[in-house]
Amino acid sequence: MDYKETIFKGILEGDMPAVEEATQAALASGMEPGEILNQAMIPAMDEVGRLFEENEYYVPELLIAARAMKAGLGLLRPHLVATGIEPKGRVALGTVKGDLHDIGKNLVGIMLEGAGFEVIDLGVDVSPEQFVSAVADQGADVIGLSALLTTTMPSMQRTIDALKEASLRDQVKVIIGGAPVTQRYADEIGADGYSRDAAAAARLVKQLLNVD
Ligand code: B1M
Repeated sequence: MDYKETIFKGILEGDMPAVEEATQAALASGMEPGEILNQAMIPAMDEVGRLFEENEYYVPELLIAARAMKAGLGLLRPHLVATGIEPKGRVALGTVKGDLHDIGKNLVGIMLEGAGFEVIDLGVDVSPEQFVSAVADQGADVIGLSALLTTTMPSMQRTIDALKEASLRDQVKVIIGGAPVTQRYADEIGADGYSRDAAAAARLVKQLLNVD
């Protein structure tokens, strides 16, 4: 049985039980979790996006595909995350105000936990004030902002402005990411870093906090 093909097809069809079953079987066969993620799950979501752009899929199809992807990701999670390590730093992660996409953000959280950071997941639709309070009240060393919509990217700028207004900008590193976000945009709004994927986000945080 081609597990990757089954997972790819299962996400496309929003078939959650098929995705769970094939993910479990793939892991049991010794397949690397990174291979399942990068060669089946992420390409499937890209294909879902393409079908949506071409008006072959609509929002309900996006939702059930995302639900199937999340179920598979949940099974990969324990394999991607190392446990029992002293946290190297505290990262508060959220999808910005107005934006409900959380699969990429969750993946960034998994990679950061796997790299030994404590992750405070603020969820989706997170306001600049909530990010500010994660620094002021929860002592985040880094905040990570995710945006999947061009229309919600300006909330990244507003969050940086809110940190400045609260006189907290110097105490925290700000990283940003998400499909429409670029290094150029990060430079423009004065973020400390940008990364194009979850693994790179973990490397970036290590670099910014100067830890191995
Ligand atoms: Co939406 N959606 N969606 N959607 N959706 C996109 C993003 C879109 C590109 C589809 C398209 O038109 N091709 C388009 C945005 C267009 C634009 O603005 N440029 C779009 C749209 C238009 C919409 C709605 C407006 C549709 C509507 O209602 N008419 C609506 C908006 C709702 C809202 O947020 N207010 C909407 C809704 C939804 C669903 C709720 C149905 C669902 C989300 C479910 C969920 O997340 N729980 C959904 C989905 C599933 C998608 C697509 C198909 C897949 C997104 C995804 O999960 N990708 C997406 C098309 C696409 O991206 N191909 C699309 C997989 C994920 C692993 O990748 O999130 O890019 P990604 O994360 C990557 C990197 O970007 C990076 O690392 C991750 C992987 O390593 N990364 C970071 C992400 N965050 C990071 C943060 C970092 C660092 C790296 O540091 C902090």
